[in-house]
Amino acid sequence: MEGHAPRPASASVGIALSDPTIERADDLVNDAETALRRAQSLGGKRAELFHTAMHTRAVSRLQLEDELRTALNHRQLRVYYQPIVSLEDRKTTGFEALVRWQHPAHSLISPDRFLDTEDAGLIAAVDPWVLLEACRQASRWRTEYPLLGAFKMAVNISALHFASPHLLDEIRAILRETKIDPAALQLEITDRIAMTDPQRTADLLLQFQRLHVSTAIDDYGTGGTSLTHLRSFSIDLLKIDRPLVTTRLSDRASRDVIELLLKLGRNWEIEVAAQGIEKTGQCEALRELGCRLGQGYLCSAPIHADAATHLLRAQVAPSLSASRPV
Ligand code: G
Ligand code: MN
Repeated sequence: MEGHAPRPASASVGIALSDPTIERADDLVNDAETALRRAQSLGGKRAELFHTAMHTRAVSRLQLEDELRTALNHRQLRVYYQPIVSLEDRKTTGFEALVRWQHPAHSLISPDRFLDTEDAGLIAAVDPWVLLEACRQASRWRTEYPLLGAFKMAVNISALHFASPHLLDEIRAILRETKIDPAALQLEITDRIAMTDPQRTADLLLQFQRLHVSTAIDDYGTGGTSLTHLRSFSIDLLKIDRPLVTTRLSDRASRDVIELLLKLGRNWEIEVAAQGIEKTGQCEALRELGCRLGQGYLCSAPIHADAATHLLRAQVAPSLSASRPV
């Protein structure tokens, strides 16, 4: 209407326009559904117009979806674990669970190559599996190595998973089934996802904390979460985005930003971790700034569960043998 700013969409909308090449009404509806799935995968509450490139993508995605479903059934998906370490002594304080596809004909495939973010169906199948598998593994490690202390298993929650109305129930069920200490589970939501609907994010994060599950904002610095919003989120950990750490640590302004985040973390009693540490110099600089936690190729890439078990065993074995009479 004239004189009125367009109101933001309050639901996801997929739009398809009729053209002479479309012969059946069903095809038009399918196109609209493809556009709707894209709108939902981009975080919802938006309208997307169908275009033909979406059709080509939809077809190849259907094939991929088929292959991936087979992969799930044939247990070709793996959860890899990247250590999160104390920068003081490089000890592992937890892991981030990262899904990989052990394709029989290829080497390991990363999710950005197989989890096309537009594919609601696929992600809906994979995400709960990763969450369950990571919690089972964390529960096993906690039982096998009780001296691990405040060990955490971090799991990434995708935009779609976060938007699911069943997420809280799913988490409750997984906590019951795996008997994981809720505090040992850390749910990571990226800065960008958090800002899709800040009010809902604040509510959900609070609900997670009521379950005693630990919470983190991932990739902080790219999604536009203001400090005011950040303050309104119930989080235990803030993960500084990789570019801020890798490319700009030498830059005075970026050091100031990191220093400020560390200071806020101390004042707000939120842990701060640096992501993407690849060089010793970066690690040293972060330590000097007072950053306690870090993650990145310098310490370890994501590793297979067996390798992660070795790492934990090596870490707790000295104390285990010291506490046992020989
Ligand atoms: O945003 P998030 O932290 O969830 O991203 C994790 C991804 O980052 C994983 O796929 C992992 O392989 C990758 N990754 C982990 N450590 C590093 C690093 O030091 N450098 C780079 N470039 N990527 C990393
Ligand atoms: Mn993450």
